[in-house]
Amino acid sequence: MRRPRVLVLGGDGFCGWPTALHLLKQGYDITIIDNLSRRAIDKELGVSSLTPIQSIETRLQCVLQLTGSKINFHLLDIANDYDAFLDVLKTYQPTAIVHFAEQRAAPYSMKSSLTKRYTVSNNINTTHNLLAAVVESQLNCHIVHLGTMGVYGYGTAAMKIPEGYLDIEVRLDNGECQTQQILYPAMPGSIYHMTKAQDQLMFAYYNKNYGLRITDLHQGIVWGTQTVETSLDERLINRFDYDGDYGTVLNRFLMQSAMGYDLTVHGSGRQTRAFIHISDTVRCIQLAIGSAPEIFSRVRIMNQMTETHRLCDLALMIKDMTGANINYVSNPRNEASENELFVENANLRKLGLEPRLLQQGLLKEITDIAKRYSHRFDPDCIPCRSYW
Ligand code: NAD
Ligand code: USQ
Repeated sequence: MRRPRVLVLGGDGFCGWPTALHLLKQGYDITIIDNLSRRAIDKELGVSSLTPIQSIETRLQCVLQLTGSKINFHLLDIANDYDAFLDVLKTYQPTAIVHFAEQRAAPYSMKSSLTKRYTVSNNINTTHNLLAAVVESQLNCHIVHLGTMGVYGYGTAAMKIPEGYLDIEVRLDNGECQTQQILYPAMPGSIYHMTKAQDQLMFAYYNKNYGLRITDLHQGIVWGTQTVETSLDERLINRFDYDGDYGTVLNRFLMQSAMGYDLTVHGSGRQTRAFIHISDTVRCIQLAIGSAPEIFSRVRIMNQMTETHRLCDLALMIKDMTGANINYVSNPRNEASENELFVENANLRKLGLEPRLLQQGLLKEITDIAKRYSHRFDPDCIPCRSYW
């Protein structure tokens, strides 16, 4: 019997690569599509992953050598090469498509008109080409998209952020009140986050009009670097971004502490954010794929995060662990200087997610990796140079 086929869009990236390896191990047949734009942006910015990531060819060869299974790969720009993409869909006939293929850094998206326009055109067209191609190919496949917690905004309301939909009470013309559910109002904080908010509308429309089966995972900030599968061989190592555009906050703090650099807390540090370890990311995607209903009466939205923290508390935790200094730098971003954040994540918990939390020795694992590759560290990459 043929194994269930999963097409991983953006499968060379930070979340996509470990997901492809994890799903392969779980018995799925895997094909990756990626245009390697993320590697090109590294060159454009003059930065590189702290970990020595190998070429996609070496990665795939290593997988074949270690597991005897082949991961197929197509070098293809989904935003701009619709026909070739449609061709892959028709030939491969995936049972599920995991969509990671977007420009994902808020600071990069805010650098200039060029990067704003690139982010909008890349992200919106990739998502829309995917939806149009699934309709045109008449595939009954399940689309799993990596969305972001950032679509909700980071308000101060003392209310748990629900999983995508909000109950509201409307007053009808006859004076009666009626309860309705709407998509949670989007409140993006960057052009990048805005494209994710637009994605939601496209998903809602294609689900309503064509019955497409879509799960949108509203993910928090991913931290960590390695998973069980990427640790098997150094040629499979995952990327580790620490630069001012692509490095996310907790990985940056851990990297900075390992290099004796002051922790760069933006503003008051009283911003609260949602986090998830990369091992839980890949597990959540497996859970989402394995639990797709036959019929989606609406887009299934799940909050993919395991814990929330104030940035200054994270910095203090790392200071206690490593003795690092904390530098409260002026905030390069236009964001609330302080917020509360309570998030519902019952859906993935019900499906079996058992979170790997910050305290479990994983912080040390990251600082160890940072130290191991310290010869690749470039302090010039640390400052954030995107202001908005
Ligand atoms: P990444 O940049 O490392 O990976 C994205 C991959 O998609 C890259 O390999 C890139 O080359 C590819 N890609 C981009 N545009 C493409 C196109 N037009 N055609 C083909 N390939 C294309 O990013 P990541 O950290 O792995 O994030 C993956 C997804 O998860 C993104 O959509 C992001 O918004 C979401 N997400 C990431 C985080 C995080 O902390 N990293 C948190 C929440 C959500
Ligand atoms: N920050 C610092 N110091 C730093 C870097 C960042 O204090 O050195 C602060 C930022 O000002 C912000 C917070 O940390 O308040 C998070 O910044 P980030 O760069 O770690 O994360 P963000 O820009 O939100 O984007 C990341 C991913 C994105 C994903 C998002 C999930 O790059 O793809 O969608 O996390 S979420 O934040 O939940 O929306």
